[in-house]
Amino acid sequence: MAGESKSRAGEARLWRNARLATMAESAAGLGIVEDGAIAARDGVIVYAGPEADMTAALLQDAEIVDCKGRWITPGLIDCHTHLVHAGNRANEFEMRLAGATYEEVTKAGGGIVSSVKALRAASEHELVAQSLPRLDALIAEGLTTIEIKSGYGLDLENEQKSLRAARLLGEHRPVTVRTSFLGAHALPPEAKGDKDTFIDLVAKGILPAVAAEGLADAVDGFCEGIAFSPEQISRVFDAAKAAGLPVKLHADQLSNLHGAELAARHGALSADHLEYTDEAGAAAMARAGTVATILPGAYYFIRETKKPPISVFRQHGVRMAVATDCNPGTSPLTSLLLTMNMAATLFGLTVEECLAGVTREAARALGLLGKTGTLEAGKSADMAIWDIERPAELVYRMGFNPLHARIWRGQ
Ligand code: DI6
Ligand code: FE
Repeated sequence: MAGESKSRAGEARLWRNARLATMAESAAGLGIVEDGAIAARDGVIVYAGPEADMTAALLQDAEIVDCKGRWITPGLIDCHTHLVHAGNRANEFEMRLAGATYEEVTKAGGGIVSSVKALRAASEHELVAQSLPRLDALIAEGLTTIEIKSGYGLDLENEQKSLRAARLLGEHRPVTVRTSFLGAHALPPEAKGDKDTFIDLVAKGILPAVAAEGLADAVDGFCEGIAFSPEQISRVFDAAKAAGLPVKLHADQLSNLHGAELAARHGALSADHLEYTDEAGAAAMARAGTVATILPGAYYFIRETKKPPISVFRQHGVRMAVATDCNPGTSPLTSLLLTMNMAATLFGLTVEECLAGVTREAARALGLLGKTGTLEAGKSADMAIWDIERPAELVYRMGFNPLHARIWRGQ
């Protein structure tokens, strides 16, 4: 495959005879370029556009790849995952098939806390080994950037272990990993029901320590009746600000605690889930430039019936990202292609919104839009080459992978 051939960084490469969906913001729609070419040097795109307009200088010493009319999109970005976890919760899945709700499973001692026990029992090495197959499944579909949260450790040692495992995954595979510290995810058993004291530990103890170690690129929280209140999340966000880290939030997934507005008030990169978000929440997100990350896998898996207010997001000009929410409890999903199909089928997103959601808008949701997410000069040469006739096929199929090659930083 073109993406796997050996060539050193520093070499120039040129992909020609391609059809591009650049996803560039300045272009209309998908930013389609028929008869397109992409040139990269040192892993960075130096040209993306019509082959005919390319200057001869770009061809000098370049290794040339003939794409034979295939489509090239930006490499896919999964901007919301809990990919690093131990074991699975297929047993709870069976419970829910027998009639229990997610909240009932959680109250019965299952839910997130059972994944906490499993993660605490696993070594860093075991966490990496268990997470790699999930990462590989995403990579096989053209993933070049992934966000990975902690949140199953819930004490300093285990949150550090989780974030270190996430960072290590980025050394084991050619992929960009961004980490989020999700200490405010659930209450661990040793907190004995005292959420306020635990939030103090997260905000004053664990967060500053993982930030000082450079383990977190952002801070996340779970604002929900079964998790933490807006006031408790605010304390964590204030600590994030003090540590110089951007924030994001699991907001309005199961009820409307006005998490979207809370996220917007703190200038969050994204607010995620948003099934119960109202118009005031959407308006606040639009004003703050907070991306709405849509997670159809969780909606599908817990058989939620309230859909996120997509048309309200559109009316207010809220940007929408689309992600897997890969986690053992509510979204055991490791396919961005299937996620796009779900976003289209369940929520009515257009093909353009789906593709932007896993490329440009996902990059925006990670604060990485300057570096990746579109095929434009100056960005990292992160791309996916597809055996398809039209981009809609990437959203339309279920369980079929037409990836021809994946390029990360020009390789
Ligand atoms: N919302 C979710 O959907 C996941 N975490 C969260 O904050 C669920 C995680 C789990 O059940 O393990
Ligand atoms: Fe999540």
